Amino acid sequence: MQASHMTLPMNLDLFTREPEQVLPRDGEAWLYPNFFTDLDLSELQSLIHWETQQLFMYGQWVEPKRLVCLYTDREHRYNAVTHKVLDWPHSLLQLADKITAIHNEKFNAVLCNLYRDGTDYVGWHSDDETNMDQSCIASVSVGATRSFKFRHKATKEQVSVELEQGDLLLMRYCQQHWHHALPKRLKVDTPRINLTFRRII
Ligand SMILES: O=C(O)CCC(=O)C(=O)O
Repeated sequence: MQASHMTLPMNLDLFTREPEQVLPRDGEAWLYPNFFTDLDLSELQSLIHWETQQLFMYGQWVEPKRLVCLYTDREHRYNAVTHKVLDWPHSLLQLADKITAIHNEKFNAVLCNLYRDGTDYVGWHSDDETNMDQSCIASVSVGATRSFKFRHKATKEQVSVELEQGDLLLMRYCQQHWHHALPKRLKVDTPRINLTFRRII
């Protein structure tokens, strides 16, 4: 990694609590606690057009245990499914603008995930599609607190982060080296929404 990737994000005066770098090496993941102070889970839950995802894995179609929606400025093909252009709700554009204000990264897609309770989850993967800019993915959490795990692809070392309401996790240059997952947490009986802002290329 080049030294320039390791510098702190800009415009630190725009938020109140210091961001923390949670990865020890091979990329960065900056946690900005409570970055968004006014997110409303119920509003987002009814605003977003949730659907069951269909993934083609190991020779068969499977339905992951969570609901999703991809708002995208350009058609995007992922895992044998073509996602058509879908206009973003204004409030999601505003969130993207606030992230861009601290980081200068521009996003043209947001993948929304709804975990209805602690039995919904996402397994180990990395966001390393070739038609996605992997240099910066911005992840926003709303609702129930859940553990988010990183696992190094070579050493299998793990890092766990508790993601709470309003937290922003900026993942930079880490997809190549780290998998991540949001495991089940059976004691959680309330929903969590995750919004991951991305740039499709
Ligand atoms: O819900 C999360 O925090 C993780 C979502 C995720 O891994 C993804 O959308 O690729």
